[in-house]
Amino acid sequence: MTIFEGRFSELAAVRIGVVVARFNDMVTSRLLLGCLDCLSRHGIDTADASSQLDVAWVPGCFEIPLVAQRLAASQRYDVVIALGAVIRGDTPHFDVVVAEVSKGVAAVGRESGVPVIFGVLTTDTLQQALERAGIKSNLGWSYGLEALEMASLMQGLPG
Ligand code: INI
Repeated sequence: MTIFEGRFSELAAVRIGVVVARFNDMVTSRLLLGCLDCLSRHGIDTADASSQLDVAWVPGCFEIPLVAQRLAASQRYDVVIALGAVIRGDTPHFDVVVAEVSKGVAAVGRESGVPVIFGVLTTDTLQQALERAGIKSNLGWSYGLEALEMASLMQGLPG
């Protein structure tokens, strides 16, 4: 029997692309900070001149799948992390954006073979989003960890 699982070491060769939405920037910029903190503390070079990590900003979550697809297709990255925040308002717009970004991100991962981490908060209020972006915990950190696990796992899987 072989057990396949991701590791959190020997990550020197891992290349990571991050797509982050500017909409609700107060939340998403904190998710990005948490994510970068996790990655750098696991040995990923997150400096501006790094060739191990790139960050692409998009206007909102609706645009995430397109840019994630471009990054995944570039064959430059072992994993892509999508960061965003969709906060419920008084209109059905929330549901449209959530449906597009969630289905879009899943499709990019399946079709490209490059794992795409779904780091998109979907909350009823700004307070709930901020609580998950640093006021209580920072889920950006978890998304970074999941990216490392998936990059490592995919490298170890057959095929
Ligand atoms: N984009 C978000 O990332 N979060 C939201 O909560 C949001 N809401 O609620 O409207 C949002 N809308 C913008 C959308 O993602 C696109 O950028 C825009 O429609 C242009 O295509």
